[in-house]
Amino acid sequence: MSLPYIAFEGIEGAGKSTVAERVGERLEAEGRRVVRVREPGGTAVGERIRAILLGHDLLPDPWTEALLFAAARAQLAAEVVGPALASGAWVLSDRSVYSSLAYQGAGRGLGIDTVRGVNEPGLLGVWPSLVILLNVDPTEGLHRQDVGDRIGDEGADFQRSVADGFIATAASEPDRFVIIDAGDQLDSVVAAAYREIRSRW
Ligand code: Z5A
Repeated sequence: MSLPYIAFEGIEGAGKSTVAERVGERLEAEGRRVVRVREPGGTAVGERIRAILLGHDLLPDPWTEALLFAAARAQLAAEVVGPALASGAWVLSDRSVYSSLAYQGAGRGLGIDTVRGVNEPGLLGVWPSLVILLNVDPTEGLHRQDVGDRIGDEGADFQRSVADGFIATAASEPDRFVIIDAGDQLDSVVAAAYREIRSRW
């Protein structure tokens, strides 16, 4: 059976952080050991890279951006996710490599397969087994947004091409992805995500 490395994905305001947290609480209540991570970040190196990537003071070129996301992710895989899975923990990740495929591959136009190819070597096989794609209309997602960041502030057209990137990737990997309507009530979204996870493990 594959290891329980579960990524919550979607555009801004889809509810990833909230749903991941609530699903984690349910799993912990059942006695499972859960490690929560976020991307970019989750390590000292990754949090510094996050500040470069998301602040408004620097403007990385699209390829610099893609490589910095990949670098933060490689550190997270080596330092946290790989060891956590090896120890028997469940890993719930707020974003993952699939955000890079959608944002840098589709949104920035670098190419989904090209961005995948850049990320693969640094991850050494540490790859989400299940991706819960929270699908929400970009206008609704932007409306829900609490705090903006440099990439999130690109606007609705950019978010739409990112959303299309997520859907295209999900279609090409149907066994890895489940798509949940994140326009539903929060409780229903959490219940649906939890059900999908428990149906696999
Ligand atoms: N990025 C990238 O370009 N490439 C990469 O490889 C990676 C990331 C990994 C940082 O991500 C930025 O980096 C992000 C993508 C880019 N920029 N953009 N876009 P982040 O994860 O730190 O930031 P975010 O996605 O913008 O987070 P967010 O706005 O917090 O979104 P969220 O986690 O999906 O939503 P939330 O915080 O759980 O919920 C937002 C609000 O909506 C909150 O008040 C909730 O209570 C509410 N909510 C949630 N679900 C519902 C439902 N179902 N109904 C009503 N209200 C709801």
